Amino acid sequence: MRRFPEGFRWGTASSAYQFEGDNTASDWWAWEQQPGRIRNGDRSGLACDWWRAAERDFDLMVGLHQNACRLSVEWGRLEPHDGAWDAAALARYLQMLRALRERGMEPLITLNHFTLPQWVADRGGWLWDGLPRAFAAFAGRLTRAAGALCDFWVTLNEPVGHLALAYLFGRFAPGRRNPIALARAVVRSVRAHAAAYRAIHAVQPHARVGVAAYLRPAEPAVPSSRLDVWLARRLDHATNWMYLDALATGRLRSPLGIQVAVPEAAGTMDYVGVNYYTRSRVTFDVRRPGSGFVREVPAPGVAQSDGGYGEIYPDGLLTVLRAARRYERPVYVTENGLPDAADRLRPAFIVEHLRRVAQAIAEGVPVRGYYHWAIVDNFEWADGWSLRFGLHALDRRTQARTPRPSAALYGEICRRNALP
Ligand code: IFM
Repeated sequence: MRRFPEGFRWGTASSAYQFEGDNTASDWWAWEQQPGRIRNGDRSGLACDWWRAAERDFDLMVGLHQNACRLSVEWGRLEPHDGAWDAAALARYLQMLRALRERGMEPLITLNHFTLPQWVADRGGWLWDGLPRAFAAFAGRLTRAAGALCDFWVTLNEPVGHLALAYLFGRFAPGRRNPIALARAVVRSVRAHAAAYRAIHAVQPHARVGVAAYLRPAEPAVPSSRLDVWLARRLDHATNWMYLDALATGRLRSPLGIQVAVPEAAGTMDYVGVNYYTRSRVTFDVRRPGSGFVREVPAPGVAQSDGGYGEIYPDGLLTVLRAARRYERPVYVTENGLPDAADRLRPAFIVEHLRRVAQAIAEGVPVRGYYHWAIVDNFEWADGWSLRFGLHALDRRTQARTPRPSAALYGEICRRNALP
């Protein structure tokens, strides 16, 4: 048995848009209705019905002995129009937070998990220069309202990956394919995080605030190729460290070396949030200028999760946890999981990734918690309902949940605070 430190946080992670259902005031709602945006023409619809009955899944979490839960709030629901708050929506969120506390779980609230209120999107979304101010006002107001129930916050989920999908690869709303727009959006996002960080701390000085960064080690497909090595380094910097470095230093350094000063961001990271799923093995491909000349080359013979989501590569988690030590902050694995409808690979996936977490802790990395993605199948953005990440299978028609074998395994690990 490998024990985790006393007080280690065991949770599952979720997001409002993917779980609540009927988020009609958010930009993704209109986006989903456009033909061709979502695989198989799927819609989020009622999602996992959390807006009416999140407590059903909170009970499942208790059954798994979780002591923590990561969830997000939908900005568009709370503030459907500029400056106008919806009192009933706020009351529902407070009810959900109380429900978690009553069940012995510490909430970790994400303020932005990809979606924007439609009114923000209409003004330019992540390119709107008023976004940092509006987001900070939202963050401050929510902290005043919910601060008695929560002091642990993620401002932005996976800012770099999300903005790349939205402004470079055109797969997420608003579907742009423009590197300059991406660069501007990343700067805006760092400013938005910094403004929200300060707004939360102004209300709640003891708050713990950070981002949940999608960390995906990039390795050269051909280690002897200088071009592949160069490309992997650039990609590793852009995907993984550029943004977090900016929150540490106040300087945003692009992969090609251009530097933008964002002094208000310096020192705005109380912990490092790590979302880890897989790695990238890359080769330089001259035919792919639109993707930064990157072509992913899966390692031969390695297990893949459903739908080409990626290679199963637990060592990558150890790599990024070791690297995160550079920020000298507590570290949380804020997401980790895989799409695996048959639960063929998930049990070993959980154990192997948690082994790497235990190893990192043994090496002195201050990892304080782990949130598995996810308690139940949910709406996987452009992939719709085709990818099944749940410890429980969801029947969307009846909303019935069926535990997959890995649910009991994860529950046992949480209960023992140890790996079998
Ligand atoms: O479902 C997503 C989540 O919204 C962000 N992190 C990755 C998950 C799985 O793809």
